Amino acid sequence: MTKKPEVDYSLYLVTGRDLLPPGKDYFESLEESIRGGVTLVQIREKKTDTAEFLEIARKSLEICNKYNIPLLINDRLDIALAIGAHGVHLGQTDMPVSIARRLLPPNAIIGKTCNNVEHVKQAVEEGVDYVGLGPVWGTKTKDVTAPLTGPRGIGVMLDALEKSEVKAVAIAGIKSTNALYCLHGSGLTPDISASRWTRSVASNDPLGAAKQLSTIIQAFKNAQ
Ligand code: 3NM
Repeated sequence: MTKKPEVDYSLYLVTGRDLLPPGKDYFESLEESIRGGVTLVQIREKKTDTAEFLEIARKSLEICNKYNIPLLINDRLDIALAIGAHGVHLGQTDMPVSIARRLLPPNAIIGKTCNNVEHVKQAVEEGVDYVGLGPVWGTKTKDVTAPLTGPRGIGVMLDALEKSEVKAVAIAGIKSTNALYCLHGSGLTPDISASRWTRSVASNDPLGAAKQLSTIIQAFKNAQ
C-alpha cells in the first residue's frame, strides 16, 4: 500500500469564500494563511456549482502544492478525485467512509465530523484518519445544530479515541483569544496536543491571524 503522507494537523484551515471580507481575494487569502503557518487546508464550498468548484479546487491545490501543504475537499469526493486532492472531509450525512475509502487512492486522508462519543467510536471503526470534534463554541460560519461541546466535551470525545492512531482536530468558534482555553480545557495530553486543532481563517489579515494562532499552538506544544 502506498504510504500515507505525514500530516501536521496543528493549524487546519477550513475555507469559506462567503466569509471573506469585501474586496479580499480568495486565493491571496489562502496563500497568506499558509505563509502564516496553516498546516492543512480543507476547501468547503456549499453553494458553488461543480464547474466553478473544480476550478477553485484546482487552483487551490496548486497553491497548497507550492508549500507542500495537503489539501482536502469537504464532502465532494468527485472533486477530490478529479483534481487529485489529498483526501476528503465527510460530515455525518455525507458519503459513508467505507465507500470513500474504496473509491479514493489508498493513501488518501479521510476525516469525519463527530459531535459526540458515539460518532467518534463509529468513525474509529470505519477507519478514518482523523475526526473533527465540535462544535466547541457557537459560530456564525455554519448553522450548527449539534449541542456545543465546550473544551470539556472535546476532552470526553478525545478519551473515546482510546489507543487508536486516529488524530483529532477541534472546530467552531476557536480564536486566538480562546485557543489556549480550548487546548488546556479539553485535557489534551502531550502526545496528542500537536495534532488536534482547526480554525477557519476568514480575516482581513489572514497572514496575521494564522501567525497569531500558530504562535499560540507552538507555545502550547513547547510547554508540554
Ligand atoms: N464545519 P469557525 S463546524 C465549517 O463540524 C464547519 O464539520 C464544521 O466555525 C463541522 O469558523 C464548522 O468558527 C464551523 O471555526 C466552523
